[in-house]
Amino acid sequence: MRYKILFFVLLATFCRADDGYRLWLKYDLIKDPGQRAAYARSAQFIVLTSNSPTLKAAADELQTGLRGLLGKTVPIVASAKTGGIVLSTNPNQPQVNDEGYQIVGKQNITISSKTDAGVLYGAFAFLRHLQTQQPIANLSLTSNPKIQHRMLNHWDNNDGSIERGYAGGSLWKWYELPERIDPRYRDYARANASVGINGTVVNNVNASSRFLTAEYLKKVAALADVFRPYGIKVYLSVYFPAPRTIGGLKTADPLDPEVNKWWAEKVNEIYKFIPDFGGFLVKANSEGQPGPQDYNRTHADGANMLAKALAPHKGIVIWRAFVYKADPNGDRFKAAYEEFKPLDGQFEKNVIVQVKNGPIDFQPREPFSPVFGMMPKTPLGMEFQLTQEYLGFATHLVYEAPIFKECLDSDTYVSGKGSTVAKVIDGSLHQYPLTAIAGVANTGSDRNWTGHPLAQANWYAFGRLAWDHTLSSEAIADEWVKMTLTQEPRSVKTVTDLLLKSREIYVNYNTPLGLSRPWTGVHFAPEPWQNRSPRPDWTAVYYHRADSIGLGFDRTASGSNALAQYHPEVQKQWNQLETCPLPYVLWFHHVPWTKKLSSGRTLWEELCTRFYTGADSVRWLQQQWAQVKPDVDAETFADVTGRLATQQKEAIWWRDAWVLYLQEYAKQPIPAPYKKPDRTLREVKELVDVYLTR
Ligand code: BDP
Repeated sequence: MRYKILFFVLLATFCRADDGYRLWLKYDLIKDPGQRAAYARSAQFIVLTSNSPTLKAAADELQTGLRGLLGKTVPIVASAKTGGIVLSTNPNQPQVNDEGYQIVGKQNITISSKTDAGVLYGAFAFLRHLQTQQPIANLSLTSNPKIQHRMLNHWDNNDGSIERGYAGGSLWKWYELPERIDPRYRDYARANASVGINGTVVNNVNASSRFLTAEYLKKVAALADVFRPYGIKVYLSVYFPAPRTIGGLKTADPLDPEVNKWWAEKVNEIYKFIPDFGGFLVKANSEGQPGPQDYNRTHADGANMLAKALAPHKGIVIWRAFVYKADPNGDRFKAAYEEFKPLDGQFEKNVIVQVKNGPIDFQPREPFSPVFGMMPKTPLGMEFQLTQEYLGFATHLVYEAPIFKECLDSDTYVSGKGSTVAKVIDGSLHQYPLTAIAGVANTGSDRNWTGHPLAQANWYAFGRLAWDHTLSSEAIADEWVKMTLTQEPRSVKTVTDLLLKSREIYVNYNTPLGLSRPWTGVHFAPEPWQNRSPRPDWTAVYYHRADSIGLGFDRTASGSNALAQYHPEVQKQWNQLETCPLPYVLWFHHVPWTKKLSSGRTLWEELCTRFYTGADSVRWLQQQWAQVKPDVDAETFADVTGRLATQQKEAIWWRDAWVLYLQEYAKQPIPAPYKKPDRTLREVKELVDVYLTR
């Protein structure tokens, strides 16, 4: 009978499908008993000598992790001899910055840092080490975050929806808070802390002033209480005219003394609720949002007003540079630089200007924003997007680390060769006193957090790169796969490879050669023909400029001259059509259809080649994924298989839409060996209409 019960328990354990909830913190039993025993010898107990909530969180995590990995409960003790893990905060710890950690293995494994948060990061790093089954004999690891503020930006609304969210509704149950604390909040904090994320903006940049009312501040404070032990500070997006909308004032003019007073009092109130509140994120005078320019003031005036209110509490202002006007003759590409560069040096010390990675808007591929490097006297933060607004939502597979790396590794040349964007934002180039990096979150209420199971890798990769931008996309993918999906070497290699190639495949069938598609709408369906909108820069034709001569946006001196915003060395790389790298060619040039490119093919041939190989490569993704079936959880396998099938169908849809539309201008046949699409342009348009009205 006992055996029977045991059998069923084991069966239930092993047959339980993995719903993805545990993310990369799975801590599944290490299969090799020898390896388990070796780890267990060094992890006989966990020494915790303080009652700090953060160190307690670290000890608890170690205990949870070791229980799973080693299959035994490792006790938490107050002191011990040898053979255990010691957690130690030492303000004089050498070789580390405030949140950095050291892990040294001698008779004990000591995880130490200047701060409790650093020890927590060390504990997660140690667990990662075991999860990826690395040796721990003579362990000696030192790691320091290169950027101070490593944050998620949630575009979550108070009605539970998420702007550009594709993984269900908001994680935050505003209607239950502050009384009921969903256990998920803690798991969210654990996941973030495990990769070193230390800040979260909980509400949408298109902000509602409700978040500043006492009713909501209590709710936000309840979240902050859960996140605090995990080293995570809470921030709020603010609605600039809040002094009018909830303060009863007649104006929100940042130079008005009453307005200043209102903000100062509001900030004092916030700190009563949340003593370690991080600060404000602001979208102002952007896409219809109000801002200081409504009162003929500058972005600096607006940011500084808030900064002064926050300064006594050590809070910061993160002011977004995502601005562009509806100018029929302008080039949206140039907007952020034109508005912000003249303000360099005019911001208060606790202001960071947050710049999107590219000049337009989170496109599948963009050159780096020309603002980077050009504001040496103003700390610039990075804004990446994890949620796949332009990357096929939660059905297309796009591993984003290569997008982040491409931008971070770009050379601005502003202080000579090697002045990378990474060095701008980590502060090393211009000695910024404040540094920040943000990812627009891809999390939601879906059980697996991110909708697409493999999109968890994007959250993970963002955190790892925010901590250390020198890590490679490949190393991060390898780590994530081993912790999340499988440890079988062949399958690890297969999935890592598939992740690494996924972005380029997407670009090829979606926006090759420097096409972009940031026009208004859902940002999913292909609509290159879209030419009607209240603003010219919300149409497709504004961006691709297809005509009888060719395709692409001339941003050289003969066109908008946006290129002039870059350092001359960068201009040199991009301003000649002949030498401009193909991935950027249509970003900067209007290229004749018959022009021979560096590939030896004409523009039209090259476009077709990319669209067709891109769409075909989704089949390759499917084939690769099929091979890992024996080594990954059945539920995850089926989920990804289904999404890849949708992606395959949609990749062809994208290809057909672009190719058939552009063909009207290029007036050439589809080159061999590619087959003409099975449908007509009209049929594709009908499909898009159905999609958009469903
Ligand atoms: C665009 C999104 C829009 C955001 C905006 C922003 O389409 O929903 O509000 O960016 O970043 O990409 O403010």
